[in-house]
Amino acid sequence: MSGPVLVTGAAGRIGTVLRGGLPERGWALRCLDVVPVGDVRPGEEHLVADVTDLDAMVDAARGASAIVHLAGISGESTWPAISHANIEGTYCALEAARRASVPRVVLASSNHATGYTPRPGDGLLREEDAPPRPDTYYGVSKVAMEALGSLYVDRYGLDVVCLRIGSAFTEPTTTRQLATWLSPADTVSLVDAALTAPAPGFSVVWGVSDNTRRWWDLSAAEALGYRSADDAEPYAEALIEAHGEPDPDHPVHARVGGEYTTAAFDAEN
Ligand code: 15L
Repeated sequence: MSGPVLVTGAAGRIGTVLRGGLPERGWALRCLDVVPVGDVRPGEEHLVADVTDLDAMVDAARGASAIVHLAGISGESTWPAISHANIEGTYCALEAARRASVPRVVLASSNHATGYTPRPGDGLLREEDAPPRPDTYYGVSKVAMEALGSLYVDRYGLDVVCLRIGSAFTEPTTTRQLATWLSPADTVSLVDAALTAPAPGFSVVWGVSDNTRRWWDLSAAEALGYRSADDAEPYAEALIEAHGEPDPDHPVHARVGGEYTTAAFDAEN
């Protein structure tokens, strides 16, 4: 590999996890965020810039071997906010890669791009069985992210890997997350695989740990080289005691996007 990996949104939740794990796997990081990263670590490069500032993004991308694009709003918000930060931001990340000749971009997509997809009656849900079916404006921005990624592969020859991330948190805190959790260690493994897979072209993969209760297929992510080391099951007993046995017919458990697909979520957001 040559040149650092430009990580946008490096000060955020997933950015912080990647800054902890990717250097051990040999990746040098150039960290970009709209706010300064609080805990600068040895060997990291740092830039403060807005991901929607295309000129700044092109400058940031020069000499990078890949971009991992995490920046943006990480949940539901207003249309003006989502369309600016998430859709314009993704355009700028991809366009900066093209202009600065960065060959590969890893995009932090989300399960909410396909949130209204029902849980399959049996078997695991494959990515190709979950076409765009967003549950929120946030989900729409992730559909746009995947569409922009596809365009930059077909038109400009970039490699673009879209990670449809489940619930990337330190540990699962709801019974839904017993199925959707992506552990911190697995977050690093998944991004490492997306950065290393030979010639992935355009690829869309689920990002979850090998949870006993998962219903998302991992074979596409494994084809990139991802090997999950974690399972949310050790948290099951305590979470079920606190929140009750999950009802598989309730929308939170019966649809990819969980609570984002419920009427209550609309009212609260
Ligand atoms: C996401 O895409 C969000 O960024 C995160 O905050 C969670 O809501 C997650 O999905 C989830 O579905 O658990």
